[in-house]
Amino acid sequence: MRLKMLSGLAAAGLAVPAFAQDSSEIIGTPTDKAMGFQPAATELARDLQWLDGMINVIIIAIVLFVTALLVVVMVRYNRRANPNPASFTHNTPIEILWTVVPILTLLFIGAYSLPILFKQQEIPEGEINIKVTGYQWYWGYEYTDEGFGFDSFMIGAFDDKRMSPEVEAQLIDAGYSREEFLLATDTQVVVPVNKVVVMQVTGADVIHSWTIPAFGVKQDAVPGRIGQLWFKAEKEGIYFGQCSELCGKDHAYMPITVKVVSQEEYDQWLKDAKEEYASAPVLDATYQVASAN
Ligand SMILES: [Cu+2]
Repeated sequence: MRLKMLSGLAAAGLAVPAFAQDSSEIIGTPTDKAMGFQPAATELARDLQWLDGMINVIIIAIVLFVTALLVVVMVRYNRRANPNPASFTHNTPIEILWTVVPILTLLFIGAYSLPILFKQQEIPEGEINIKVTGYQWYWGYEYTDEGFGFDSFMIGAFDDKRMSPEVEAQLIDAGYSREEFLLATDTQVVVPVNKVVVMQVTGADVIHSWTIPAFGVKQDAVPGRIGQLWFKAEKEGIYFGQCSELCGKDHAYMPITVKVVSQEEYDQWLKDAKEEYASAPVLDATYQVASAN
């Protein structure tokens, strides 16, 4: 662990320009005062956002209906308006109705939500396979088909985690601006556009959680277990995520950066990365969990 930490330190100081994010558009990022989702960059995210909108309509309709019923009861059946209340206790048609209507509503929601859930959870054959390990407090990535890996630290992680002229300079060096502080990382997960990427997610110490909101994916990183997620990003650009399971004091400082590039750019990056990370002490036997297993 100490070794990896050091290699990360070195990467933070030295390797940033080599893998700088040049002119990629930043797409998957929080926006000031925005209320909705980040733009969907995968089919999964589009499905999720559509489902959210559809269920929202149902929820709002139910809230309005129940509120209206309450108001009617309060106005028409209060003690002054209705001094002698009725005393019957059963109404069979209405009991059938308020049993059947919720069942139909839930079946309707299930008919749409379950296929979307299965699409997320049935992991296809990956064209790119990456294993990601959550550490306190950074992420390690292994390109399991390619035999190399690297760690990914927040830019500024070694500078008090506070914005300073040095941190701003590092951000700018890496092709970001101070807006991306707390999101930008020194190394990025680089993947080609329109390819099925399967990520195996695990944790080394405590539970973390890996997510890219714009991809519609999130998976707990549990020590001793391998979780999986998949995505096929449809647009080139930079996408940010953050550790999403409270994992200790620096939980807020282990962001995730995914860079989606063209196949040619990816091939070039792969070539460079293999040289750059050839000596990285990542793939020791105890950790190697091949995608084929
Ligand atoms: Cu965390």
